[in-house]
Amino acid sequence: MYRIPRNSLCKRVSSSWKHARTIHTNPPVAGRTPWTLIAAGSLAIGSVVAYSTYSYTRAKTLENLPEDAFPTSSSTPLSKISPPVYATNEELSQAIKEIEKCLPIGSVKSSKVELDAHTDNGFNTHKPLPGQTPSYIVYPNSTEEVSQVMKVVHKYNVPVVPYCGGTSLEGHFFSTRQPCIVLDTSKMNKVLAVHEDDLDCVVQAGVNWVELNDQLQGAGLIMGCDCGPNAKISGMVNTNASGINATMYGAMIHNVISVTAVLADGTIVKTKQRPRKSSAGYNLTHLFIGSEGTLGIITEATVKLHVKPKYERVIVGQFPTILDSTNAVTQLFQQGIQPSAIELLDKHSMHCINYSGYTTKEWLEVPTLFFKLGGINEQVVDEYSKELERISLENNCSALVIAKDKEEGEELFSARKNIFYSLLEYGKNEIHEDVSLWVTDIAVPLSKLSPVLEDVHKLIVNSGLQYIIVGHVGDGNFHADLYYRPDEKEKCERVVNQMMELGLSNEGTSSGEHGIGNGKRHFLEMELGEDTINLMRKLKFAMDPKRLLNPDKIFKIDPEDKSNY
Ligand SMILES: Cc1cc2nc3c(=O)[nH]c(=O)nc-3n(C[C@H](O)[C@H](O)[C@H](O)COP(=O)(O)OP(=O)(O)OC[C@H]3O[C@@H](n4cnc5c(N)ncnc54)[C@H](O)[C@@H]3O)c2cc1C
Ligand SMILES: *[C@@H]1O[C@H](CO)[C@@H](O)[C@H](O)[C@H]1NC(C)=O
Ligand SMILES: *[C@@H]1O[C@H](CO)[C@@H](O)[C@H](O)[C@H]1NC(C)=O
Ligand SMILES: *[C@@H]1O[C@H](CO)[C@@H](O)[C@H](O)[C@H]1NC(C)=O
Ligand SMILES: *[C@@H]1O[C@H](CO)[C@@H](O)[C@H](O)[C@H]1NC(C)=O
Ligand SMILES: *[C@@H]1O[C@H](CO)[C@@H](O)[C@H](O)[C@H]1NC(C)=O
Ligand SMILES: CC(=O)N[C@H]1CO[C@H](CO)[C@@H](O)[C@@H]1O
Repeated sequence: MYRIPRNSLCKRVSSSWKHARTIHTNPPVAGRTPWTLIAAGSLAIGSVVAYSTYSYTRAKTLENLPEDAFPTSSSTPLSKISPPVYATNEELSQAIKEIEKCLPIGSVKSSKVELDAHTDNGFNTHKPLPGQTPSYIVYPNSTEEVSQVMKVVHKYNVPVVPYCGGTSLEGHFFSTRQPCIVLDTSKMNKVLAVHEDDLDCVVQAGVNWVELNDQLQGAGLIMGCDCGPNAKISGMVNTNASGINATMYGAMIHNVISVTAVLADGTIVKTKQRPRKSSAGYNLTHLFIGSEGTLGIITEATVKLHVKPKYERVIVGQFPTILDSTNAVTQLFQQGIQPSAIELLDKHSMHCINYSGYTTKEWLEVPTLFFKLGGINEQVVDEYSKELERISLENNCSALVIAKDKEEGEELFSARKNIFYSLLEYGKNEIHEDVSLWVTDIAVPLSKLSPVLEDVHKLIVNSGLQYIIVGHVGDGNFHADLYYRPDEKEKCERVVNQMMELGLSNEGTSSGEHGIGNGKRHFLEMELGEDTINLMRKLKFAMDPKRLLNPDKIFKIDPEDKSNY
């Protein structure tokens, strides 16, 4: 029987936890993060994808670069540029010697364990090719150190992959170029200042959002964005992360006031001062958000904080159809009620939750909405609850569970938080021991959500694959995650392609929150068209003409890159 180690799960309430039906606790592994635990269990999520290997020509000398990188056109088409020129192994060795001189001893690592841990996280839908591994991991611990490292790698043309929590899902940190280094900013993990009165704080790149929120708890504040439990600020900035609370507080793009970044040549820039309001020049903060490590190394960020509602209640509504549930959400919004979370889990997800027994409660296996309602006191939340109840019942709600207190609320909500683990247990035990999960991330305008979900459902059912859907429905964003056995990979890929087309033809996006990475570049082109990508390439080349920063992510930077991903 395949069981996820229970200590990998998101926080849960210990009292109710004791009564959960089936706990086969594995011995805790001290000092390990949940993600390394999962990786150690070697879950093969996703499988090998054929990338074409790039052939490198060192024909061009670096002095030729500017001409190449700056055609007089307003955008930079792939066809107008020549391949990048990167360091040889000897040049890398020389660069590493110089880096070691400017950093404290122990800042550069190259053990197999380190290299493997920075090659894949077990959660990427696609897998890196054999050999797509970095040569060194460099751990700076200040902006100044990052700058020194970048000056050296710039001199020797070493490709650099920025890395922080390592929880991204689309091959964001794959080492597509050899030799290369990974620059891991996770050791820069200090909260530098909390300005309670201004509702913001200044943090280093490696601060984990869960720990930050724990630290802010006493002050009754939180940072509005959440995502993978082990993610860090700089990763979140670089993917424009959002998550469960985005319906209330927005994505990272709405929550970052300013960043400190080190550019490809080692120049240090700060994008803004600290006011919330400013019309002072280009908003470069905005430019870095969602840039996936391709424009600069983020070392610090000033992020907005929010006052946590004084009183919160979890309500779970179970509906006969997805349409009934999304209708309920629409009507709730129309009443001017803004829950802090509205998460949809389809009947298959509810089956997995039931199956894994992570909550003491047994659920109806029907489409289910998990709500969090917040307010200044219980009376206010009572009023909202009544409305929610009325609207749910009007929309054919089959069961409404209202948490009686905070503990029960947390336990109910943990069903949503731990869904990923439930899926894995179910898939491994009931589908195939080598089953993989293809995670998708479509978002569409709110009014199109129901019809698109309906069509997605038909599409997958016709394919015969098993799947689940979870949605941040307040944002029109959903993850349809498909199970496939090793021999079903191609079939799954076809279905995913059709799903993307469906999303895009409904004015949607292929990525609501996870980003493009190396895995979704062709969808981005379908979504925005070549000229828009060419403009992105122009911006990238303006800031990083040597193409050193996270090569081959978001869009192609090399005309000889023939890969379909
Ligand atoms: C179980 C699970 C649940 C998840 N749920 C959500 C969710 O609800 N919402 C959501 O949005 N995402 C979710 N994610 C995805 C993931 O957590 C986010 O994409 C997160 O923002 C990644 O942060 P990270 O620190 O792990 O970044 P990494 O994976 O380390 O890196 C992400 C990107 O940022 C770049 N980067 C990292 N550090 C720097 C730096 N210092 N400077 C420049 N570039 C840098 C990397 O090159 C890469 O392109 C989930 C992932 C998992 C595994
Ligand atoms: C950071 O670097 C300094 C030297 O610059 C060193 O003394 C210190 O131990 C390092 N801190 C960590 C956490 O590695
Ligand atoms: C979302 O915000 C609420 C407050 O509105 C908070 O209680 C909750 O912990 C947040 N969720 C996450 C996942 O951070
Ligand atoms: C600049 O952009 C960031 C990120 O989108 C945003 O949070 C911030 O409010 C913007 N600043 C101004 C002054 O517009
Ligand atoms: C970030 O995410 C928000 C919400 O999903 C979206 O409105 C915004 O356009 C995104 N910005 C970038 C730069 O990706
Ligand atoms: C569900 O609710 C809608 C809206 O109130 C109503 O029109 C419809 O008849 C209901 N469906 C069923 C099966 O009861
Ligand atoms: C309603 C429903 O299908 N409940 C199921 C939840 O899971 C348990 C354990 O697998 C089943 O016994 C229930 O029938």
